[in-house]
Amino acid sequence: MKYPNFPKDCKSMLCKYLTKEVFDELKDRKTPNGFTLEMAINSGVKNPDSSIGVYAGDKESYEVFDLLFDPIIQEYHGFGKNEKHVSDFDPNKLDIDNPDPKSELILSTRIRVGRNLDGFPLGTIISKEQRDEVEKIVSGTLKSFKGDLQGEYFPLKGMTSAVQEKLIKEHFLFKEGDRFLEAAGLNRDWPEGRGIFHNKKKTFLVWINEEDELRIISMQQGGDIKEVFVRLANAVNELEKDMKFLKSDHLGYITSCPTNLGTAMRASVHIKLPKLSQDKKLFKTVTDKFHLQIRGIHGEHSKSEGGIFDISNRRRLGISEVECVKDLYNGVKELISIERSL
Ligand code: ADP
Ligand code: DAR
Repeated sequence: MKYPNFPKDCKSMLCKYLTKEVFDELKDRKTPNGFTLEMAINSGVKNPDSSIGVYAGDKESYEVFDLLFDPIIQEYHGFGKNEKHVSDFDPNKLDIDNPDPKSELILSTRIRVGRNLDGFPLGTIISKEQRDEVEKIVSGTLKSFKGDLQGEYFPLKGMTSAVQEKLIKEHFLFKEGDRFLEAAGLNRDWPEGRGIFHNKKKTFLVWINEEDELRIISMQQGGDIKEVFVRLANAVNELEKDMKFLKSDHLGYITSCPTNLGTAMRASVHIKLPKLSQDKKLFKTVTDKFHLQIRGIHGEHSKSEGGIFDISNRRRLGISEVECVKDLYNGVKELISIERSL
């Protein structure tokens, strides 16, 4: 493998931290599952416009390729190589009200966590047989859920494109053909082994074998962030009765992308900010101050429409689940107050 020829304007963390020295040190290393540096960086090499550009193949990747992952984790999360992640998913610790009780600005709230099964490699190098086994284990447990979490599993294979497009348009289902995931090997054998579980009201959903083996999602209209969090905490607890998730003392829950490590939580609102968003500098100053990320209304790599933005916590590692949601809550309160003052 030759040192990649990055374009001059490449701004990804891969370009920044894969120096020739790091490359020479790591290029012949392999994890016990056979994951190589070439596999880890292929997405960022094929997509030089990546923000990060690197994915892991298993828990061991974060140790074997530490010379590359550690500075990326430090820069993205502000989390050092000797720190220990501590989770706290207890809803009783979340003392927040609804920041927009009349739903004047907040259209909807969604909180998701990524999880991968202990005993399996990550989606980047999982075999078709292993991925099908993950689908069987997870969908089997979900089908036994009762009450508010009771629902049905819909494999992607055999789903009509009309149903698929409707679910994506209504923000319930993952998009297809993401070029970053493609180059990371996460779309292999598509659509085999992929699918979505959801309850009747589509307030509890689980994506199986997209970027992570599970994306556990709680979502609803309006801004009752606490209610969304309680449902998610209950669902994760129920799932953990039947399966063990990949995690480490240092990095918390292990995910394919280093940006999702730790809590693997993204808590977001779809919020109307037509006035504030006109002042791009102020908008960015406020979201940076509260460690928030701005996405378009169809998620990552999408555009905002009609002055509606997907605002979510940026930090996921080195802070607890309760603190992730507090980041969102505190930031949204400030955004609403400024929007109303303009
Ligand atoms: P992820 O959140 O899983 O990292 P994306 O950013 O691609 O992935 O978002 C996945 C889907 O969830 C997209 O359709 C997006 O519009 C939808 N979504 C995210 N936040 C919200 C929200 N607060 N309300 C409704 N839909 C949302
Ligand atoms: N698109 C890749 C990953 C960035 C973080 N988003 C994830 N993991 N969905 C990039 O490097 O830009």
